[in-house]
Amino acid sequence: GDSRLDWWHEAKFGMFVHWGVYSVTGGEYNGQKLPNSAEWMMARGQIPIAEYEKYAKQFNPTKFNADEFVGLAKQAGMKYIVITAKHHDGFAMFGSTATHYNVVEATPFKRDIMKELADACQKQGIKFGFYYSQAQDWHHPGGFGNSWDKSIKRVSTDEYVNEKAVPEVRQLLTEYGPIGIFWWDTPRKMSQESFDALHSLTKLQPNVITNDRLGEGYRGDYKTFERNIPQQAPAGEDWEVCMPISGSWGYKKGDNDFKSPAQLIRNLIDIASKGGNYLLNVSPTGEGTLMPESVERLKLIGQWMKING
Ligand code: FUL
Repeated sequence: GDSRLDWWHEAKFGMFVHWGVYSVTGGEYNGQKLPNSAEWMMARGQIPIAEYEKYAKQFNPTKFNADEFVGLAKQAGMKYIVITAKHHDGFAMFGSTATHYNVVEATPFKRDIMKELADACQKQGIKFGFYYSQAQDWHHPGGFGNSWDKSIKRVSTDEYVNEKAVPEVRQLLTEYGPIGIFWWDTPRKMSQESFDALHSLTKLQPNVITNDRLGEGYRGDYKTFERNIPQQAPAGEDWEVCMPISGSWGYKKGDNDFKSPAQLIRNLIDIASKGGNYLLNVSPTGEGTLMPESVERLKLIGQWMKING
């Protein structure tokens, strides 16, 4: 096998985090509940860009503490964290130098959350990784996905990739210390140049590993399963199951679909015994903390892990 994946195989259990502007309202638009996961709020509500930007101005998670957050993952027995540096809405949860539409410049919070987490992970010996939506970007006029805002003058996908995705990915892989995982999402058809540009950036960190969602033909280092555990391990492949602890990936008001602690532990055993990794997602609120249901579950899993290794 590839020795770059050694730590990841050993780790078996990681924390996935979906956190962004949508967390402010818990996925509700003008008090209206929308179908699907909260991070899809902008698309489900067909919210114009200018209007969605107002939620960024309300993003102020003053209760967030990176050390405590990483400590909780550690307590749960998780060995790595993968967080949404940029989801489909196009908002950068770091001090992006490619756009002002980022947590440092466009929110009252003004803090580089990715930097704080990177440092906390480094300090506490947890591997740190980025989720990055490379194709869908509902804020940039060349990104995939936004067909509802008719006020924007479309530009080409290459333009979007060159002026936003490429510089952001480069920044994430050069200014945030050692990155364990780069987690691409929702591949779309791009030009060969765009794929190559994004793909080659991951070589900036020779030890980074990637999932299989950059684009067709790019297998990455491991296969992603979403929400469901495969009956049988895929032959000859490394794989990971990502799954939300409740119903939605991003914090969704009224989402009481929390999996029971017993179910979560069974999932971990099921996946680990088949040779896969479990990337369990949690959803910080607009205040920057997790719901008590999540905290309780993470602690219970941690207790179980302590006893059962
Ligand atoms: C999906 C995305 O569209 C969801 O919002 C979420 O990030 C999930 C992990 O991947 O395909």
